[in-house]
Amino acid sequence: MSTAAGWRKDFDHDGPRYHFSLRFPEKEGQRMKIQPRISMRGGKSTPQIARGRWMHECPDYRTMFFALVFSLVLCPLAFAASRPNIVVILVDDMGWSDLGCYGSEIPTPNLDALAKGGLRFTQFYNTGRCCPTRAALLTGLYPHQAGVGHMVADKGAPGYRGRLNDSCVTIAEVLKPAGYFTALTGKWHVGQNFGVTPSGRGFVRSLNAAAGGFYFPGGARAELFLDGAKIANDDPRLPRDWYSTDLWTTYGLKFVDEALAAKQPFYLHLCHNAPHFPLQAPEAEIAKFRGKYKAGWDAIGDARYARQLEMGLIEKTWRKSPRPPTVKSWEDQTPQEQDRFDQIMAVYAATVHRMDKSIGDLVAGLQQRGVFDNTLLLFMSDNGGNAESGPNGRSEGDPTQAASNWFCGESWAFLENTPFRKFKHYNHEGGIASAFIAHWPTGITTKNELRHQPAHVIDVMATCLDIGGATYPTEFNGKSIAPMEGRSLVPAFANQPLQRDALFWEHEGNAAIRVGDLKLVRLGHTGPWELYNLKADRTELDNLASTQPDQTMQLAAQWDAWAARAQVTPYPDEAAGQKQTKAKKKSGN
Ligand SMILES: [Ca+2]
Repeated sequence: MSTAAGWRKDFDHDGPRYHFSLRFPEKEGQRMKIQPRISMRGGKSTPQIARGRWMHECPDYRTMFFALVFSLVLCPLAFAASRPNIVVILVDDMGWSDLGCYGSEIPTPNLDALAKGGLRFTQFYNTGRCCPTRAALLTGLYPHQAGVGHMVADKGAPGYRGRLNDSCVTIAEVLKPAGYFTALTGKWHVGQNFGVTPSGRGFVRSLNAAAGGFYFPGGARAELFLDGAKIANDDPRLPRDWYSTDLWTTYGLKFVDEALAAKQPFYLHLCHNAPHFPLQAPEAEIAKFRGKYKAGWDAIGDARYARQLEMGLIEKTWRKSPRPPTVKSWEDQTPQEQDRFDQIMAVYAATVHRMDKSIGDLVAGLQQRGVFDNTLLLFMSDNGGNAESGPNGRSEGDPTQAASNWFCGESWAFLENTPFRKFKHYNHEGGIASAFIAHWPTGITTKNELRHQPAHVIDVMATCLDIGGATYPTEFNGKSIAPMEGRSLVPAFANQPLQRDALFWEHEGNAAIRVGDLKLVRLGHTGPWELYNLKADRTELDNLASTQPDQTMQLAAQWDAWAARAQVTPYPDEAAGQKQTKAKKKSGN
């Protein structure tokens, strides 16, 4: 037996504990096991020797032991005193290829700089839709387990109640008791219509929109809530003539100042409305892009695909998914149609570019406050590019004004999701693949690297617990809490594999399971299962279901078991049917 020493972290009801154990070789009957213990509570540390035992007098080892203990004790003490701040940035309806560092022609210098100073994940997933992704990101559970399998209407079935339920906790609810200052700005969309607010779910401070979908004051959906209470668009506490993308950053930094004044590490959950419809941007931003999209979706998509290959984001064997039959070739558009489409994409690009500028403002603000280096910043999108409004998109009114209604539409969404198939709502890669940037100079020392580990928004909770030294509870407010589904991404930061059996998806009957490189996916409740080997074919063009029927059946059975376990089933209609049957039996009809 050789000498071994190491730290182990576990949790009790009061928070994390650190254990150090040191074992020496058994020699001539000499054996020693020492377990000094570090207890960390709310950022404060108290070292103590929990248990130490000399089996025999052993002076040679004693010097070595104290030297080791003191050096190792200092390590977690330093960690405890400087727990990282965490900023999660979620954008809305942005396609996988829309950032410069993921192949786009849209200039996103600030996010590109974060990628250069940190990591880009190439196989990060959301759930394919706004509300479910937000629920999964906040709770570390699959969305149906948190009650948000669809949107914010109560459809009756347990997985579809339209708001966060009592069987989940939010990241804020677990980081707050661990000593974090918790704040949220931007889109919430997990049940404010039922009274489920950020303030009610662990956020000490919040300026939020119930459901997003606006950029300028006076928009139809421009409702703002400060710490849960509705405030007017022209409330004196807000900047004049705000643009929502900037507002979330301005208030985010204001909350950061409050955290610093309170001498607490902070968790900031910042959810942009951008680039969700109705697309709106200041005139000067749109002007930067007008005329730049006249090359059309085919040529620009090819250029994105070539850059993705060059960056190593995709493999040569992954053919670019073909233009959907509903989308015309660019050459088949009249010059007038091309001009209108150019303007639509200019507005979309402007919203993305301005969102990037706002992230630059946030980074500069954190740097000015001296907290940027020890802040873990995670960036992601809630679903893929959005084909709603069909191939023609929508261009109603003046996109520099609140009363307008512009959608990028399917034709440009096809470009946004390059090189993948399908869109928001779907569980094919175009619906669920997201850019993911992790930046943390103090904690992630490798720069400008890619990570190919499959990861998911459910992993953010586990990651925050891991680096924030917080505990995931089994009970909260007297209610039993579902076990966390995600995995900490900290091993992946160090390019180690993430241990898990499978990832699962369901939304509106669209469904998928990924095990290793195999993915089973279907369109709608009745769609036949399609099987793909993502290592060879991540663009899902070679369906293996008919040639590998056993594998298909096995994965389908695994998905069925998950669906029953994770409240995907019963579906709302089934639940309503069961209720009616019970009622009929009760009334004897
Ligand atoms: Ca969305």
